Amino acid sequence: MIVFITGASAGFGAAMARIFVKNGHQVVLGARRMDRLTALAAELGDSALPVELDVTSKASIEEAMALLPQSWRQIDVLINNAGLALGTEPAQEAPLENWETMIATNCSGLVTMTHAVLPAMVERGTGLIINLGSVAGRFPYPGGNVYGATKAFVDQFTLNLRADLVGTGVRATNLAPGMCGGTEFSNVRFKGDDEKAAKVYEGTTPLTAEDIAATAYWLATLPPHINVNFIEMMPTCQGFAPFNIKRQA
Ligand code: NDP
Ligand code: 8X3
Repeated sequence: MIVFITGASAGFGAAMARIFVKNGHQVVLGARRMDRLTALAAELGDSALPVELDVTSKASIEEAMALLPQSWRQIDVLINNAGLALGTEPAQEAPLENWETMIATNCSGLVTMTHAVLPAMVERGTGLIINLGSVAGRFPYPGGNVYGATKAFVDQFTLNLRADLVGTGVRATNLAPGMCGGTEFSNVRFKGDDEKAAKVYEGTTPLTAEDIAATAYWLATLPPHINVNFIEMMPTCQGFAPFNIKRQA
């Protein structure tokens, strides 16, 4: 299989690249930080192709696709993994730029990548798109405002893809994890405040990037007649909060 992974320079994406290559597949590594991708490609050998990619830029996506060597063009699996959360301020205090960046990356980027890859999959009658959603797309939490909304978009977009793709042989899955440690997610969310980022996982056994990568690999190796629409994962230590009711004094 040829697997195109966006956001392969860190976290889930890098772990996914490792498991697919370990099992004999080829991976296109897409992200903005080429130094990271080059280092990962050096580790993985000829089965990995680093490609500079900013999913918020249509031109960057077009260029990345155009530069793919002929033998790397038949993409069997697209993993729309590039994404981020920025901040946990309440909506009324959140910087608009944070919201714009999350929408540009998690929604527009994912949609533009899909638009670039999907027609060829349909033409060949085979393919799989794995979109990285989140528990935040289903469960609201304070400060999750636009991040959660972008992941709800991922959920509904994936289901609507399924509606259009029935009968084409192309599959689509929303892989929606809960709290996962050992990635840069919280360091990015808190803009480099690593101490604050580490506190998120204190006293927990969170999911790991390898757990998510193993799930993506399982999805990609299921028999072609099975489509998992939605798969949600949480660490055992994570659960649900009760409704928050503000009572009068
Ligand atoms: P990381 O921050 O570790 O990795 C994010 C990756 O996305 C990096 O490789 C980064 O690469 C890439 N990326 C960010 N912006 C862009 C862009 N504009 N263009 C291309 N690549 C980009 O996060 P995780 O691995 O933890 O998260 C991966 C996905 O999983 C995200 O969509 C996230 O929302 C989702 N998720 C994460 C959870 C968690 O708890 N960690 C739980 C549920 C979902 P670079 O900066 O080099 O471009
Ligand atoms: C990441 C999970 O709970 O931090 O998507 O929003 S959470």
